[in-house]
Amino acid sequence: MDKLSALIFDVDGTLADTERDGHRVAFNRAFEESGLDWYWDQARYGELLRVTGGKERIRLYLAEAHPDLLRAPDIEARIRALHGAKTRHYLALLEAGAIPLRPGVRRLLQEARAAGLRLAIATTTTPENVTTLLRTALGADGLQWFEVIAAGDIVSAKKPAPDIFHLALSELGLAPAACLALEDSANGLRAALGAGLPTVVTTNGYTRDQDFSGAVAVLNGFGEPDAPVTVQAGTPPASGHVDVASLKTWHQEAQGPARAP
Ligand code: XBP
Ligand code: MG
Repeated sequence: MDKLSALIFDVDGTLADTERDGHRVAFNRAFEESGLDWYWDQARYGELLRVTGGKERIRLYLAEAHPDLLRAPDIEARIRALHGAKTRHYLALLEAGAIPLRPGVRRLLQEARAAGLRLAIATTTTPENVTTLLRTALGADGLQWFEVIAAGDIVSAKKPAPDIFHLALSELGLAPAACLALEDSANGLRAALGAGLPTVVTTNGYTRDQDFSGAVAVLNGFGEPDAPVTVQAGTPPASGHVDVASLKTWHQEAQGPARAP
């Protein structure tokens, strides 16, 4: 039975509810700034979220709405430029404090550190989005809380491919059985399970109806002592909210019954 040594967190939708009022708004501001009449409303963006990665999402949109543009010889450069503008707008939203951490995230991170658990990040988003979120939400030393930040284009295959979790495990020097992944989406769950990681899912507005088969627990968030979580699957946390004790319980459950010596 492996002891729980590290937590590997997804970012978008898990640490903060970044998609509807963050990334989506940044994409639309970049389109407008570029003189494009493209607009992703909440519903359309929810459909486009089936693809991870902002550049990949723009490409999916073009395939659906402007397939002719995909044949332009400079389309990859135009997508990269558009995504760069989007990232600039997203970072401005973060710096303005427009995207707070989800309830319970700061508390759980502090509890995990106090319990000696190592922290890592495995995300599809752009690395600068991660460092800016951590700095603006946790303060100047927020970045130091995480031993590993595996993000964005550092791997060629993004979620649901397991590559970003493999990278995080390799940099931690840990086996999957010594860790627990925290995710928010079916793509993220598939990526974590693909890397052999037991996974706890905290859903949000865009992901609550997705298929989370294989997760060790599915909840509507991390909760707080005065704001208990709703459990969709798995053993409810004894305290009513996600804490180190409940993470350790789920981690043990994921390993199955203790094997006879
Ligand atoms: C979510 C994603 C990212 C963001 C947009 O990442 O798929 O692509 O939607 O960020 P995760 P970029 O849930 O793995 O944190 O535009 O920088 O890709
Ligand atoms: Mg996510």
